[in-house]
Amino acid sequence: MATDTDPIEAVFEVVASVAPEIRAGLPGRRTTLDSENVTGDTQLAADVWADELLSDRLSEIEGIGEYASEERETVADVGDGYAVALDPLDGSSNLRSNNPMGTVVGIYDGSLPTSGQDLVAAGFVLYGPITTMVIAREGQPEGYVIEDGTRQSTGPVTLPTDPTVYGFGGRVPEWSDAFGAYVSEVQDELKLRYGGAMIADVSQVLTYGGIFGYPALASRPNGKLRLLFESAPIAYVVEQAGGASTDGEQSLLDIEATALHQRTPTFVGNESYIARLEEAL
Ligand code: AHM
Ligand code: MG
Repeated sequence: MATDTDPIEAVFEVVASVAPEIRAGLPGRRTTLDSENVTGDTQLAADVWADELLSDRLSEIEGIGEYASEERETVADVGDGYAVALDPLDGSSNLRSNNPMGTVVGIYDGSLPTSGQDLVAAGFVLYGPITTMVIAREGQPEGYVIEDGTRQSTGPVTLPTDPTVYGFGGRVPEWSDAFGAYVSEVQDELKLRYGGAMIADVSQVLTYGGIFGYPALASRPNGKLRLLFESAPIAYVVEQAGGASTDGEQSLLDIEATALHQRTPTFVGNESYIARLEEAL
């Protein structure tokens, strides 16, 4: 796409314009493929298709240098400029039960893998009963409703100061004792909301306040979520909305990535809950 707008804006424009196509293409793509992605997840036809669609459109943008996604092993060199890292269909296992899913986008000023400090913008699309989008770039994030491929602003997104919801992934016996003790306190204070798609659960936290996380598990010491495609972009959005993030010790934005597909324990939400968690762990 030849563009006279800036590349960052162009990326969000493309993601918004492709969202209705992605939604429309889902019904026929609920089948599992025989392949696994590079981090060992079963791929659906929808995962591969959404990745190809987004990669084709985003690679055409002038000022984009790298395209990387959860669904492909290596970084594609597509020109000069920013690196775009995507989870094309976050929570795609929800397609079978027809629960929400999302698309996560991080735009890095630097070559991948790199730290979240290089993020210059991040955002997500949520395919719920309606299609919404949140974009964070230099300051407070903004929310949108997507209709016919165009974005209508719904105003600034600020984390409520009176937290209401929590959701944590993994099986309880696989949690550390310290994390389990923290959750026993949290569950007396907040309502459980966990839907198996990070974007949908984070959208609840952004709307009602609280904490979302996927912790270290006995069988997965680094948790499930991938730093560059999921954790750092979502941390960027939540931190800019007035919240905080952690891997248990430090902001998710401060982790130096050494591998493209590395995973990290991931927590985002109100600062008070993140601070208590860091103390507990
Ligand atoms: P995916 O990107 O392959 O869909 O996996 C990531 C998803 C997150 O959206 C969600 O928070 C997590 O996996 C749910 O995992 P679980 O099924 O273990 O609860
Ligand atoms: Mg995914």
